[in-house]
Amino acid sequence: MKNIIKILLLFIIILPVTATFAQDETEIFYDDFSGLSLDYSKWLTAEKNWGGTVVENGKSVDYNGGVIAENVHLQDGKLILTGCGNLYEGAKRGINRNGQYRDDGKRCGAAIATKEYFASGSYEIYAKISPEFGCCSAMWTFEYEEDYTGDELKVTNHEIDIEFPGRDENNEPSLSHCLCTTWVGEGEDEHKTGYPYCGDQADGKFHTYRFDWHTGDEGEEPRVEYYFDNALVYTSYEYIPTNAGRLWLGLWFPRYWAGTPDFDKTYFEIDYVKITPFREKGDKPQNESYPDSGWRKENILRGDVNGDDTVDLRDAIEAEKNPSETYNANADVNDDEKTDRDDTRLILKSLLS
Ligand SMILES: [Ca+2]
Ligand SMILES: [Ca+2]
Ligand SMILES: [Ca+2]
Repeated sequence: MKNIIKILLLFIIILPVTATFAQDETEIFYDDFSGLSLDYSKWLTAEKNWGGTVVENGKSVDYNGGVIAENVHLQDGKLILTGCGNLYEGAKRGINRNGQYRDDGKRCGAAIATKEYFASGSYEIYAKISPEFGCCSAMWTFEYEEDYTGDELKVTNHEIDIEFPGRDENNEPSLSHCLCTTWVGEGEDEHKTGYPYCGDQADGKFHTYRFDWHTGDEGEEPRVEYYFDNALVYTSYEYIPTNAGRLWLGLWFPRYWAGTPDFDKTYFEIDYVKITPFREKGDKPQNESYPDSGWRKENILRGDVNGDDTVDLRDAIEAEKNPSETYNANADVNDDEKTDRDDTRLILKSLLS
């Protein structure tokens, strides 16, 4: 009898602690990218173009091919963002700023963003950046507003960036340096970039990239602390965003500052993403002007070889029976631009797990 009372007492002591813990757990955003396709309840896939224009044959054209959903796939528990460089001759087509598809897939990358908005918090990404120059492996929060009520357009751009390559002491692109930028607007005096040295990040290994975003609270000065492999590399105290934003992960092609992308394909791989909100007093809600534009409408379902909106054994059989060199994003589970036994294997592996 005494033992039962002891056990009951123990429950009474433990229970409130467990309950609190469980509540906190539900606030944490986590994705380890298992399965064949992105979890579209959590993520949006970007289809848009940014990065400026160049003059080609006397005409102003978009420098890069934007970001497209075909360059997003999952494999072996990783999110893989593909970047097609200057030497790419495959079947994919990039996208222009006006939404039209281009004649080729050169300088075309990939980006996804959380559906949900988050403010202060710890943002942790376990990833392997692209080892190439000419493209940018990026992790960033983003919130964008346009206000036309005054005489001039006022742009609010609350953003925190981790971008590779950074710049070394000679102002050259470097994959041992990072660009750590905080933004509150688009003007010259509305953002600040740090260029910390962080060791060779193109060593072919996964690294932990984390920033702790403090919007301000009692005893918490507004700041963003950047930690790579758990070591503090940089702290920003200026232009600290307050508005909740979406977390983006992307591989894209900057016009001048990242080098020249003289390669066929390269990859930015992400093993998991974890966001732990701090819920500080400085947090403000998002008020985005265009929250619904620039996203892929019909999501790609990797492994749906026969196109019936589900992935099952029939898809594996179809891939096995009808290998094809013709590009079909749904059938091309491993994103090598053909359908064959490798895709069959991945579908079967996914069905078995
Ligand atoms: Ca994973
Ligand atoms: Ca199917
Ligand atoms: Ca394939």
